[in-house]
Amino acid sequence: MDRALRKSRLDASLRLPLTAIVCAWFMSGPAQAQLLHRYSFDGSGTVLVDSVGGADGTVLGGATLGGTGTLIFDGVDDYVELPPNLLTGLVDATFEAWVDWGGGVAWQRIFDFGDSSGGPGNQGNGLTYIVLTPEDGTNAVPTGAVLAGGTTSIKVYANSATATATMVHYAFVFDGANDSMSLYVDGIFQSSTPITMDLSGINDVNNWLGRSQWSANPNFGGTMTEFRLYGEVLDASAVAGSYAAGPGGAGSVVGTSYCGPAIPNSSGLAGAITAEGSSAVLLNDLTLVADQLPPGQFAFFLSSQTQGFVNPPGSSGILCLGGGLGPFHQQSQIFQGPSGTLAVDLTSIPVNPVQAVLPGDTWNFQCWYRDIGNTNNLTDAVSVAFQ
Ligand SMILES: [Ca+2]
Ligand SMILES: [Ca+2]
Repeated sequence: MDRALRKSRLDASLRLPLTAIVCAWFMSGPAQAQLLHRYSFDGSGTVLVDSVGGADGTVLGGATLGGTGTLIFDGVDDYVELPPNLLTGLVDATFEAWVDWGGGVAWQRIFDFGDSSGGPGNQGNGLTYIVLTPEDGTNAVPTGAVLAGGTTSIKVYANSATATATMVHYAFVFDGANDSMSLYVDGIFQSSTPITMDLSGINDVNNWLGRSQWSANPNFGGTMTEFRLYGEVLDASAVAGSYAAGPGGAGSVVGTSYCGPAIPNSSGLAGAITAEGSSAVLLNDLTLVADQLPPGQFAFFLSSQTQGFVNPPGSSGILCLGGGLGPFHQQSQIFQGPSGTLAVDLTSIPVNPVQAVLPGDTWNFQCWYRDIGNTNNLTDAVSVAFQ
């Protein structure tokens, strides 16, 4: 083959994947970068893992993570200490939390980032801070407050009191670029207020969940399921989408099963697929789980934006996907039965060309596997509507 022809074939073979990769990065890169810290309260013990930013917190006051994906605060002395300076360099921020409040005295804190007259690690009189309380002592509604200069805090209020003993989603948005802050409850806009302060005015050495800078305020009583800090403004549709997607975290089942039960395999069981994590695209947190497969037989997952229902030639099963299939069949992605998992990279779905999942997309997933006697089969399928 002459050099020019070889080069043109090489170029052609490179062009498509490279373009796809660049597109995938371009579409998803900025959104991924804006979630700075994510605390899902998974695991056990007293280390609160930040699965995005590595800024792990410490659970104090005798509380411990119980492996259930939530943390119970006793309302007496329990709280979480996050690392200092999480606000450094931020102009805009969105604080998001899923919280089940147990009620009690006002001015409890969902979070409170700042400093106090007591110095690092201690309460006292609050000096600078940004906080979210499930109930302020004046209006008895959830309130976000900022004091980052001057002597009087600026507050933004919810429209109605917090329901206790039920999980509530909060998004407190600090739009420093446009001098405005807003509060959302369960995905619904409550109110906004002008601000004259900047996040740079907060000396965030005491970054606490469940504890106030002010020693007069009680600690939070209730449970927290998820807390996130974004370095940007989430707009109304992004907040609504995040609320709809839910808190996610390990073991959270997402998506809708269809096309099942599958045709049983040689083990006598019908292979099954589930999706776990979150349908929020910006979290990039989706794990596929397949089980009830024949032991020792290899398997991999498939993806498509189209559903189907066809018995492929030579297969014992039903292919529940249509259109262009995206097989996750790189060496590291292939596994052996009876079960397996795959953490899907939502920025790079292996259809042709490679595609990034976008909010509003629906993707379908299924697992293909070999079976004994040189046959093959498929699980049922799961459909995930991404937010
Ligand atoms: Ca305690
Ligand atoms: Ca959780």
